[in-house]
Amino acid sequence: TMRKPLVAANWKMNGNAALAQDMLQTLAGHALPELDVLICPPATLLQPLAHSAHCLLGAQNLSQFSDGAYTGELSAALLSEAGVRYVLVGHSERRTLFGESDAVVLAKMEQAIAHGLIPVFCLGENLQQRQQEKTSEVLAKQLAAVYASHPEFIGKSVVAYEPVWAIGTGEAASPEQAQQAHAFIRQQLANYDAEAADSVRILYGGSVKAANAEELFRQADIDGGLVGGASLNADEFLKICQSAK
Ligand code: G2H
Repeated sequence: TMRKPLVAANWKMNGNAALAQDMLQTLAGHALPELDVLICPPATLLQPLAHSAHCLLGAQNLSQFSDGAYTGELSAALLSEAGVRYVLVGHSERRTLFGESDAVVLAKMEQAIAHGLIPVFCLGENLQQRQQEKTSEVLAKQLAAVYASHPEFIGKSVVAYEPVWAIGTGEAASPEQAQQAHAFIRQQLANYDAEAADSVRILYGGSVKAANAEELFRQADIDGGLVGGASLNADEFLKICQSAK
């Protein structure tokens, strides 16, 4: 299957209007016709990045509720109206720092898809789980929490494998470790829907940078990256995009 590579920037709570401008200018100066480029800025920077011909727009979070008295929350409908097409769901920082359970993650997936947003479903094991050789078990459980009840979501999602021990540490998974996890994820998804599993894009996230992107992206089941720290510099992010197969 030909899966079009996707390289996504997750700025987290970083960046500013100047970075948004810089990123737009840098991307405008370099045609990248063979991949999708996605920028997920903080919500206050969605507006200046909306409707660009050079990148897709994603939010970093959305509410698990559809509308109502939920002070401070942003619904899928509001995001969609603002030009957002993708949304990160289940990032490990949301799971660990903000207590998002599998049930909340599922509700957010449902909200996103009901409103036509493409969720980037993030999953990954932490260091202790890897050391105890529980990686497969953890990944299977995180996948099952969403896709067992909604196999039809596979074809409407992007998946991002982000080993927690590699996030923001500068220490990425090796290409072999990442490929092994990606192949396992695709295999698990195939139990729910073989055809959708073959076409779903699975991104690697966790200390991706220009220096390691190419060999990660070369792996058979790695269809691009979710880039945090290294996406805060437009030139570095461009180099990472240019490394996508
Ligand atoms: C993982 C990744 C982007 P970083 O969280 O989501 O961040 O590239 O800084 O490890």
